[in-house]
Amino acid sequence: MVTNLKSLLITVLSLSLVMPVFSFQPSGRVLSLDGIDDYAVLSFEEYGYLFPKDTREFTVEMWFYPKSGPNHGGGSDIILSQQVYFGVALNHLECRDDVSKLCWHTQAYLDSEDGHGIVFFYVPMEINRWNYVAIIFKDRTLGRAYNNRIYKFGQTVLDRVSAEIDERPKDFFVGGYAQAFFPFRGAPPTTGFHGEIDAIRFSRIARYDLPKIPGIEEPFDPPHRFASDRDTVALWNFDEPEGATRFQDESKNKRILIGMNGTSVSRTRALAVNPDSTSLTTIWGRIKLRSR
Ligand SMILES: [Ca+2]
Ligand SMILES: [Ca+2]
Repeated sequence: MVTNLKSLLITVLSLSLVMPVFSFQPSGRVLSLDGIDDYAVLSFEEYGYLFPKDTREFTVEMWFYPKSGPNHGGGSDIILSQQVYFGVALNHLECRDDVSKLCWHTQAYLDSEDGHGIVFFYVPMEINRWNYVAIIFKDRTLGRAYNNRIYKFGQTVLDRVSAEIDERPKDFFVGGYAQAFFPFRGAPPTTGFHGEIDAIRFSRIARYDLPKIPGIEEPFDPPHRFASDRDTVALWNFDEPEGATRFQDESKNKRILIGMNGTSVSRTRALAVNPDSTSLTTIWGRIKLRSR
C-alpha cells in the first residue's frame, strides 16, 4: 500500500514536471495587438453598455496569449474594459507568486440598492502561453476560473452589474484605449495589451458552477470553443479573413467591434503547447478516482 502510494506520488510528480500545465489551440484566427497603439472599440453612443441594467448574473470569458507585460511601474495593460475590466499587471505584491509571472487583473463595477462598488482581484498567470480566464457572478457571489482551476470569493453586498459608470470611458475597448483616454490623470499609467486574443464571450448567466466553499480552488475544464446561445450577450471569435478590421459579434446583438491603428485579425503566431499533453485537470481527476 505504502509502495503503491509512493509510486502514485512519483507518477503524479513526474507528470506535473514533464507535462505542460495546459494545452490549447486557437479556433480559426486571432485578434493580434501590438501593445503600442492597437485597440478595438464599440462606441457607447451606438451600443450602450454590454450588460443591461439589473443584470444580476453574468460570465465574461476569454482565451488570450500575452507576449509581454507592462513596461512601466504600476497600472496594467488593458485587455478589455467597460463594466468589466481585464488587464495584465506586473507581478507585484498582489499576486504573491513567482516574480517571472504576470498577473491577470480583473475589476467589475457592481451595484446594490444603496450604491456602487468595484470588486477586483489578481491571479498569477503565464506569459507566452494561451490562457483561459473567466469572471463569474451570481447570487451576490463572485468567482473566477483561470485555465484548469475555478475559485469562489466570499459573498458581497452588491447584487447586480452597474450600468452607471461615471469616472471612466464608457465605450467598450479591447486591447487598449483611444489616445484621449490614456493615461488617466492621477492614475497609474495604463497601456495597451501586446499579444493575441482568440475569442471573448459575454453571457447573462453564470455558465459554470462555483466551488461550494469559498477560498479553495477546484479543478475546472474550460471550453476550448465558444458558441452563441440565447444567453450570449456578445461573442467575438475573431475568425474573419486575415487583415479584417471589423469583428463580427456572433450573438443576436450584432455589436461590431472596430479595429483601430492597424488592429486586425491574423493567423496565430503564438507557439502551441504540445496538443497531445494531458492537462492537470485530468491528473487531478485520476487522483480522485483512485483514492475512492
Ligand atoms: Ca478565433
Ligand atoms: Ca498599430
